Amino acid sequence: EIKACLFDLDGVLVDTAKYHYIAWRELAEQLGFVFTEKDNERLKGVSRTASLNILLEIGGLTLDETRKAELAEQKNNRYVEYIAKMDSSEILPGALDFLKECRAQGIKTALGSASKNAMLILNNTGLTPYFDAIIDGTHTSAAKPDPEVFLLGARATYTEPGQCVVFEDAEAGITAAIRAGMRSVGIGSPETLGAANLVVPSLAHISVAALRESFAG
Ligand code: B16
Ligand code: MG
Repeated sequence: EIKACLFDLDGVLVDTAKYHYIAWRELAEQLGFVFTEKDNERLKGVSRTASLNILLEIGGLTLDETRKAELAEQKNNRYVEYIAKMDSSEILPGALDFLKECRAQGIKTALGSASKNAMLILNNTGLTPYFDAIIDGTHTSAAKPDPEVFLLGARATYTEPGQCVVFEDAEAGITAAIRAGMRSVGIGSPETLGAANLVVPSLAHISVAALRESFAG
């Protein structure tokens, strides 16, 4: 039985990856190298600090921790300028209807995001009221593929991992769901998300009824 749906934020409910990309690309430019959209794929679902380490590796740079902290802050300030302007038009297709359907059918909803900016994004897009629990990068100590973020989501919704379904666009997120003992729906392509129980292009391609049917038994 499905009692809770746990949602990743970036790539599942909103497309904030484009703003992360612009902000990281600007930083790379300033540091003197090119950061491509393909490079950016490696940062999806990854924490801010880990993202910076990947970026520096791409640029072939080694910097001390103080400098890295400065650069991470600089990137974040730029990113926040973009997300501060977001509104409900940036909610991805099907996301709002799916959240509403969950609530109408008595299924608990929780956010399970690596972002420390999740509250700003949820508030600006008007999504906050659709969640029973919000677990983000400010609550976790270990990043995906560690299952912590989703286990906290199960606890906050008073459900067992076996009763939860995770919606994720990143491979690390699907791995985290599996490690948490939860079922998962990959949002994106089966090429990268093949480990999920089910893969759909977006939340517009799945309903709660269809989910119950494929996860019956
Ligand atoms: P912040 P998710 C992740 O969000 C993004 O996919 C990833 O690119 C980003 O580095 C991470 O959040 C941290 O975000 O810098 O705002 O704390 O997919 O887990 O919702
Ligand atoms: Mg994501």
